[in-house]
Amino acid sequence: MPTPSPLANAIRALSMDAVEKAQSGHVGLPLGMADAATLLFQEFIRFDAEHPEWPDRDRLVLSAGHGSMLLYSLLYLTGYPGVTIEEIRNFRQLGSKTPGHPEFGHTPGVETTTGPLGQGLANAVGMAIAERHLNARFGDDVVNHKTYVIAGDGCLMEGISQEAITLAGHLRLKNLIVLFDDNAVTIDGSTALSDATDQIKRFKASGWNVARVDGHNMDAVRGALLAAQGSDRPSLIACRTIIGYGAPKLAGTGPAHGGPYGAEEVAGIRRALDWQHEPFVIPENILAQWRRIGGQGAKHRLAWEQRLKASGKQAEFEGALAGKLPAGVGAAMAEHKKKIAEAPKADATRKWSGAALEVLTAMIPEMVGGSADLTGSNNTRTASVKTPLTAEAYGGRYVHYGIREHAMAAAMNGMALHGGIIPYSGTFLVFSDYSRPAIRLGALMGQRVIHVMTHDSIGVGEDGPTHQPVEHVASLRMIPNLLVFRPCDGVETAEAWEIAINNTRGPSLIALTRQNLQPARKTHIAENMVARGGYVLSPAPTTKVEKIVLIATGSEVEIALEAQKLLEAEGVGARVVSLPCFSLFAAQPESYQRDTLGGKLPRIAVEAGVRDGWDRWIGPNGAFVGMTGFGASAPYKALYKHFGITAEAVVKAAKQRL
Ligand SMILES: Cc1ncc(C[n+]2csc(CCOP(=O)(O)OP(=O)(O)O)c2C)c(N)n1
Repeated sequence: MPTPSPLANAIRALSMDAVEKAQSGHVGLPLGMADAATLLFQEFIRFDAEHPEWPDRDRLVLSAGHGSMLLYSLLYLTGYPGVTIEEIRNFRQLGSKTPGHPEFGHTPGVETTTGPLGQGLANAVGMAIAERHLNARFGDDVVNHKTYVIAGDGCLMEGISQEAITLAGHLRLKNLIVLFDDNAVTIDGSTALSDATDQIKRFKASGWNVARVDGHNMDAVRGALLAAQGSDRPSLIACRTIIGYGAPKLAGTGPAHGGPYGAEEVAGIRRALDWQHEPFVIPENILAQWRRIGGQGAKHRLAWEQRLKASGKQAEFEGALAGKLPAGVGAAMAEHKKKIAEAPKADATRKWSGAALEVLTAMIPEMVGGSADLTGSNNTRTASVKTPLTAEAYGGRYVHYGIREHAMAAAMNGMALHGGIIPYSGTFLVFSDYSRPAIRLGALMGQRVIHVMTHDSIGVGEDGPTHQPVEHVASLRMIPNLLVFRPCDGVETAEAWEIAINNTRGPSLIALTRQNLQPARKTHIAENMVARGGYVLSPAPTTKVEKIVLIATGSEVEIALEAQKLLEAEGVGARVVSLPCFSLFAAQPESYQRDTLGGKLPRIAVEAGVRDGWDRWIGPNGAFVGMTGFGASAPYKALYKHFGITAEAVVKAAKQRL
């Protein structure tokens, strides 16, 4: 077995000391991958530790996020700002820069939040797409870097990896290089317990350049990395490693995966590695070597800065990265909204979404759209993004993600994290279940990603309950920092889009109808009413005393307005409140919420979904008209009748509360 370098052993030592001190964490991966990671940093990754945000840096994604100490050790050793030895000592403690799993925005040098296995790999595919796209836009001088990934057996077993790998292979993302920690061990033990995949053949079949090497043999790893640099495809380098390398009893076994190894085993590792330094002590000469590695990219950064200046594209490039919208977007959207309000017509909100997108994509070159093979249904392809982004032409602004909802959402996170792109894409709302883990991580990371989710209720009709979301809107509303919109007409859809495109702090999801809806907002108001989350759409006619409040979202606003008329005919004054975004409404002052919801008046809510989440707005005296189970296959009007989501049902519920 080759003798590991002291540089690699420094990673090993820090990782095991941190895990021992925290009495939790995963040291198996850092012990196994320390050699390959060291070589990667020494000879390949282009970065400048003092400038973690340098835009043309190579990205490194630790998809196997449980091995976080590998990354933290590297960040400390190479000298990333703020990642001190104290932070390493405080691994997994509250407020430290070294949380259990790498968290974006928490630690300089952490490019994405990882932990849910496979996500990082799919983020990396998005980063690589972003890089190729911006390279096509700005040229080699300005954007030309690689995305490296460290992934484990777990990442490659997860379903998302199949979507990510095939998408990357199809797009021939030669700038993507995956180091697979091929240790054949997961938590339960040998991978043979649960998997018999030939990963090399699998990646090859997906259009990748592949290699298998001894991950502890630096010449072999170097050779594979060199070959990867010159490949015209994405590269997989399966690094055969020993999990828990150096541990006398545990190396190569399932228990080596995680948990503190205990004093005896750690002492054994120290002996095996000939590392006799105290915990958390890195000898000066070794630290100095690492710090040199941390600074060796400075010359590349400086050269890049010169090239950027000389490119004539500096302002445009920096503007794109900053993600600031061009001046005039607000005015254009206001004009668009005005036009809709002044010429009201019935249409599906998915169509109105397409119309809003026409305006936005024409003005914002950073917007890159797409769909998981439902382009015609999602209305996500506009005139401005018509050209597909392909292996032959990365400059296109439309990604045909294929039927890969999960990787699509995760890749969009990666694109947003990379910077310079505002990704949006579509699928059916019911399939948000397929992308939910990535939507959640986008929310956790605060990334501007926009999910267009059409066919948002039983209004789907004939496709039946498999395609009819029932619980989706309610459950998506529960994800913190995700704005969920369910607009009711063209104006509200335009307003939702305006908020989404300006929402730099997190993802937005716009739920849209398949079916046509009558316009609800027929008078132009400059203010973006959706921004309040909810508002009085139609007060009770002045002749009647207001006795009841009808609250609705999306397609059911039409039903509430109809019920209002029926009640009016019976001498009952009702107001209609549109509530397109719960979380924005919840953020309003309580007095506004109370006034909008009519104080103590009884409230009837109507939404073609489950009741969960609504009681907060309905209050104790109200009622809910909606779904209590799955839908059915039939024309949508028949379904609304069948499930009792009608104006008559709302009137009946209202009268019972009077
Ligand atoms: C989606 C997801 N499922 C389960 C886990 C829990 N988990 C963390 S690491 C791991 C085993 C991963 O095995 P491998 O990738 O081979 O890592 P190694 O054992 O080599 O460190 C599991 C099941 C997780 N983090 N994410």
